[in-house]
Amino acid sequence: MKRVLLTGAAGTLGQAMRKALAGWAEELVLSDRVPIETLHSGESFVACDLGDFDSVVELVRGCDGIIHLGGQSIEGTFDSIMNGNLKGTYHIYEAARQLGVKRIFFASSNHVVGFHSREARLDAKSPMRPDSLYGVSKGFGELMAQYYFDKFGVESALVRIGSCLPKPLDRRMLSTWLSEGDLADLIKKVYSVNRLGCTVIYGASNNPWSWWDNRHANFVGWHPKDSSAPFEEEVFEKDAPLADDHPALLFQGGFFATAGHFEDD
Ligand code: NAI
Ligand code: 15L
Repeated sequence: MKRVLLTGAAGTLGQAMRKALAGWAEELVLSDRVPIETLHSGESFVACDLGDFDSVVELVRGCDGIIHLGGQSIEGTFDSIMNGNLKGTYHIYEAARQLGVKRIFFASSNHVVGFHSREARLDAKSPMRPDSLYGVSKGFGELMAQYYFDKFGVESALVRIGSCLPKPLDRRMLSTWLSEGDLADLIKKVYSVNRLGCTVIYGASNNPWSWWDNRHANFVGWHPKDSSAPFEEEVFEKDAPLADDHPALLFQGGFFATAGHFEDD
């Protein structure tokens, strides 16, 4: 890869991927609406609000890949979600089309399917059942990607990330955890496969309690190496179990599914 754009570079995953992808591309163009002061070799920074189309076009110009992590990453008001996730994702795809960028890694979320029962085993063909306005916005992003693939041939990995952090913190994350190393490997695979199409991939490590099946994305050749299993004891000690009849236990999205509607607060 020559010049790859990383949106949301000041965020949790953006910072982790900066480190994990160091040296992978000739230039990693970091972008966020929050400034990044310290740059390392091979990095540049462009401040940009994803809600501003003209700025996004200038940001994307000259890039040959986009890792799109930027936007609202939890539930919020409709306005906060609209700017970063609805307008922002449209702007990224439209700029990619205008400038001929062929492939996008889109950070979708497990909350696109968060209202599925924990008894269900999901694959790429399972229907979306978003558990929040945030989840709805990620579903919108996935549909945007599908449209730009079908009409214009812009390829995407729609990665429904589970819970990506250094280690699983609660019982639910024993199912949903994605290690930062496995995420970085997935990004590299997405950019090395000959044909990607528009492919849904569940972003979880090799967890024994996983709810998700990536068989429709086997051709990508991603084999997550990490597992939540070694953290089981630690998580069980630290995270008290919810009562058996707690509604958050019913749904894959956990508390996203049972939280009240943000606009009512
Ligand atoms: P984060 O909230 O730490 O980072 C998001 C970044 O996007 C922030 O630095 C923020 O300043 C930037 N941003 C927000 N709105 C923007 C706008 N309008 N213009 C420009 N920049 C804007 O989130 P995190 O955890 O790093 O997640 C990265 C992506 O992965 C997000 O899209 C999130 O929805 C998705 N994801 C993350 C998961 C996780 O476990 N961390 C799980 C599922 C999905
Ligand atoms: C997400 O989509 C969020 O961005 C992240 O903050 C976590 O809450 C994660 O899902 C999760 O489900 O654990």
